[in-house]
Amino acid sequence: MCGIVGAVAQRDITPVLLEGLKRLEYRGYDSCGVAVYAEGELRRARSTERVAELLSQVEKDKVAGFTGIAHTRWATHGAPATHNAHPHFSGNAKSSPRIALVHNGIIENHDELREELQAAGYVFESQTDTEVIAHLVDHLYAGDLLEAVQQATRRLTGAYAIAVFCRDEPHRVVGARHGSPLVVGRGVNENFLASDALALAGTTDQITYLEDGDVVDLQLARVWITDSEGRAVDREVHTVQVHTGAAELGPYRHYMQKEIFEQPRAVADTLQDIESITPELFGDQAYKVFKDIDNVLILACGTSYYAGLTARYWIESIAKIPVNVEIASEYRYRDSVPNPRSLVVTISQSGETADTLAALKHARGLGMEHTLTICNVATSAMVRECKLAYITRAGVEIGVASTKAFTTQLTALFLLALALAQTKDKLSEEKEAESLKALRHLPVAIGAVLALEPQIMAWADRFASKENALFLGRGMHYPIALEGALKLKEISYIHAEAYPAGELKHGPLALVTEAMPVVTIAPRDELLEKLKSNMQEVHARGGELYVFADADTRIGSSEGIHVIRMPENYGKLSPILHTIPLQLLAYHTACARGTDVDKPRNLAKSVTVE
Ligand code: HGA
Repeated sequence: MCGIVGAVAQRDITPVLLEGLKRLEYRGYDSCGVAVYAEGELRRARSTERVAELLSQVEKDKVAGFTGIAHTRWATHGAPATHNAHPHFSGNAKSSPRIALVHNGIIENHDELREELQAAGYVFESQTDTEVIAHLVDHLYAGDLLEAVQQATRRLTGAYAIAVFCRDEPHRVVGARHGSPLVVGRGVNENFLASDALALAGTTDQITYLEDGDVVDLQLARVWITDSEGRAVDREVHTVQVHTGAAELGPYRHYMQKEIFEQPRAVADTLQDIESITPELFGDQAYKVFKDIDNVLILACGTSYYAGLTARYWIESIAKIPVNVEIASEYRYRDSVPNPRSLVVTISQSGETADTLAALKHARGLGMEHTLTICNVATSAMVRECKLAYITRAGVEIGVASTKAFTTQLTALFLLALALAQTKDKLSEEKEAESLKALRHLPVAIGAVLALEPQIMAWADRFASKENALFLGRGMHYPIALEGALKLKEISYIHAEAYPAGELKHGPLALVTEAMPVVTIAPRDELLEKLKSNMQEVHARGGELYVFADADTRIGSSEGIHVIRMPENYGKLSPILHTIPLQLLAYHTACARGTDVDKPRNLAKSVTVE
């Protein structure tokens, strides 16, 4: 999603700004831009192409200067077009522009502000909500940018991280945040702003995380932060080693394929040679917290939500603790009955997912203080906001469609089920040893499933001509069917729906014809015979079944039933193994359809807007 980089320095800062944008590129965006101060004026370049294209434009137009801001935009208000790309300018129409501004987030009262500013004579060049902030700052500007931004932010409703600079105060960039992340990076006689410390890797590792309501005044040798009340505040400076992980593709065609194949390593790293199950894996205070809770509330979005749904089966069956799983964007706005003895678990790859962060704050506002996050970024807002954390070690995930982040989340959630069970005296030593053995073998087991790729590619060729697909699963494999359908939708644009197989006859069976492929997850578990009956219901109506069956299920291929055998039955951890072929099926189907696998249309990587 949107990314911000800003700088005040005494050298040409454009390369640092564009390098920062490159580092944020993988999050997905549809346009980008940069503005700098040079020779008494503001200069800007914007593009609806990639950052590399912006770079050539910058070189051609000689956009260079020692103060500047840059942005990657994922459009929310106004089409992804050059005139809507940030930075936005403002100023008196008769003179050269005075204010340049970039923004992440959504301004909810933009219509009302637009009318007011139009009445004051401002002419709008874009359809964005962002442009109102630029004009508002200009309107309020009376010689002090910090003051103008402080006043402007008081008028804004919604979420924002902004970076602004002014032609008349060229050694100053002012930033502000409310609901969207923004960090300050400190250098020697130069300072930086970014929406993520990752953007500043290689430039500075001295990072300050701004808090909601903060406004920061960045000058060459000074960083001055005020809080939402306008009081000067000290915010800690952290030394942050951001893993920039050489994003080499190696022998793979796409990052998604590379990341699918990295899963044995990612899961092994996430397990970090764990010797025994202890609550402390989740933080120093975990034992006390786990002792005190009597239920679990999981809050997440998208793929992470499906990880949460799978975890419900594990936690309820292993630890015998009731679990509720909620879509974060719904939970934050509904009237719910809070229980102060809930363990609130948020799941997010980036740790910056706007809806999940807001849901977490909402839960805390309702008096639920026992919070835990499962997250892939140790420096993220989610980790800072939660009492407890488990950091998955998936490494940087570039493909927009999540793969290794999901399976490492599942690994961490299985550990959570075990740790909760242990705290509640529900985990025998024998069960603990057995579970640890299965976890340690998991990377090898995933490797064996990855070897099925050639067979899955043959199926993908047949899927490529379809426009619809159904995915069936039962029990703890139902969320995996949901994830499989989501993966196919995201990257191949084939419409896919997932159902618990027993639900078929209550409606979706009406969709089944010879044209409808039905992907079925068939582990050898206590629901297998029921599932086989559901498969017969599809077969009898001419539907074509594509079954991922455990080796010992006795499901064989026949007319209309295609079977790929999974190498081994993996008991409670089976959902992790059954995820892999569904990822490969979506990936190869998308390749066969020629879509942009790593950057699917309309989607972004870390969803930092509501
Ligand atoms: N609302 C702004 C910024 C969108 C954004 O933050 N996306 O991640 C716009 O549409 O330009």
